[in-house]
Amino acid sequence: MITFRLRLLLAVLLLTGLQAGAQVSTYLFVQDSTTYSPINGMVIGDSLTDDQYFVDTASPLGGPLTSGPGIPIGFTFGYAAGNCDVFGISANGWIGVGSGSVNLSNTAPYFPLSTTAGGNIIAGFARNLAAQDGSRLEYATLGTAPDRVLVVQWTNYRKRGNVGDAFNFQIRLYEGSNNIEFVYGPVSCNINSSFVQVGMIGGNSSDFNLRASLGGGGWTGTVSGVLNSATVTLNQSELPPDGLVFRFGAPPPCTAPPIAGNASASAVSVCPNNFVTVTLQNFSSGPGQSYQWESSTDNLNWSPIVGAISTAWNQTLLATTWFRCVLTCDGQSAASTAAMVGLNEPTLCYCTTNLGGNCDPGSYGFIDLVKITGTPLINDNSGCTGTIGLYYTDYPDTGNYTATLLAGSSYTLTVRSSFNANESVWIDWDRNGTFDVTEWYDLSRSATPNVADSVTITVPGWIIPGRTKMRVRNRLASAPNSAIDACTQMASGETEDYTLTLEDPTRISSFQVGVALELFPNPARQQVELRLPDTFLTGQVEILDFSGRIVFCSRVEKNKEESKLLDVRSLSSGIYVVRLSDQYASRSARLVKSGE
Ligand SMILES: [Ca+2]
Ligand SMILES: [Ca+2]
Ligand SMILES: [Ca+2]
Repeated sequence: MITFRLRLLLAVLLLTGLQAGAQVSTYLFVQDSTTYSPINGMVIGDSLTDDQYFVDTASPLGGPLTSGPGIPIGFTFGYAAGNCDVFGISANGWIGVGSGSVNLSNTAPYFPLSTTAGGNIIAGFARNLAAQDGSRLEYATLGTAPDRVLVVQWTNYRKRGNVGDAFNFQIRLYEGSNNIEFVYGPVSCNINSSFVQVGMIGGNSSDFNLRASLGGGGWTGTVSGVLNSATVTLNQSELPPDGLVFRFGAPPPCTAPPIAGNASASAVSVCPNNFVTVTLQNFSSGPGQSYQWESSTDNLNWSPIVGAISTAWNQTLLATTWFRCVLTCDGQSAASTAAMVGLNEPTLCYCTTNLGGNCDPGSYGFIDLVKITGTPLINDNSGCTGTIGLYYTDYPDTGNYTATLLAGSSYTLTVRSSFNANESVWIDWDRNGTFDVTEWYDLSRSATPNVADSVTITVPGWIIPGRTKMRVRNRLASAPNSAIDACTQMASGETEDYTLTLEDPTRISSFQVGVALELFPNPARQQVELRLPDTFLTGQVEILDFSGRIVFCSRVEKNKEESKLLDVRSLSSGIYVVRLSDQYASRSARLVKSGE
């Protein structure tokens, strides 16, 4: 299955020609010197050439059109645009490359790297240039495969409108290495100081690599430009020396098979409403390499994540999930080691700070009764239990503070306030760790003090069994609650949270959720044996600490083992919950980890 998918991926990559495509910002700059060797190439333009574009061999004098079929490079040249086979020339000292056609449209034709449009531009000496008597603009593809080079050469050009300039330079594109060189011949300049752009942009104006003048540093002391508007100063004291080479080296392509490294997660576990970020580490890279994140809920069966094709990814979770990244280079793939991210109990995930309120006797008032008829939950005459400045109480999941509710059943929920209050209740039916607007009950907008208000609640039939929370809030009637106020900081009243257990009676009857797990020994020091129940087939075992956070998770298959040995040496002493889940039910047992 995986092999088929990777073959498919490879086929797609080949069809879409993504073999090249490195960001030009990753190109390495090297300064060198050589003996300037003018070429005799295909001459285009004439002594009147000024702002012309050359995008079609059928128009050797060029013109204003910025796009066309282009001029053949003569070999495949890998660039940010991918595998390029044609180029076009702007008489103003720059070229553009493309595949099948070229488009030199540009919002800044004289300083083309500053463009806010277009891309794939290579500028050797860009400004408003013009030809003069004795000027030549020509190109040639030299050498033999696989070591050919395209040379585009300007001879005796000048700043437009100036007399006394003689600019000689070449832009060279190399087959195989995909390197780019700017080679400068004899350059002389009249008294007018100016600026040129030297460098390149990739697929868009944010991917650039260009040179910048330091004050007075001249052409042999340029630095990498921080902005795509950077320029190199050109005047009589700052000229490129004859034979100066600026080389921009494309990074070497990826190597097959790639080294996939490891996936690293930003958290061991997250709440249902929080994003987790997974990042690839310790991996080999290079142009031509592709990335595909995959996820799994059992660390065994993997599915690609749509759109997760860079070296990092983030998302929310519906269950404990493993993440890995499959790297592909030249048809060979490798998967990183996986990172597991647990899903926290939703009961750990609610907003519990900055809720405000004020229920001090003598000031506003409090929630004095919460009851769900037909269940043990009745919290009567509770008064104001919150401390001053923190009018929030999270009641324990025991005795009369909790209830088990059945999917599809209806219950009467009753709340009584000690003052003229708004009364709101939220129940996190979908157990996503958030009191959503659809989970709001509006009990009263103006409760009579010490008179109870009731509402009928119906447990949705689709609930996923497990623990969840109910939030009860009141505040002054003059400050109304609405569905969005589950976490609002209030100036009056009280907030009370209760843990509820949601159960699906159709599942309970057939799968015996009540059956406890058997753990031996318990307390345990080094390892504990978990007996797998008869009704269990395939699922996962988790160990949760006292706060409910998952500290261990592993896949379990009944057909491979009758019992599961859990290594608990790394756990600190204390009380834990071991939870065994499959697609139908979750069973748990208390585990005591004893000290050495
Ligand atoms: Ca011009
Ligand atoms: Ca109360
Ligand atoms: Ca919810």
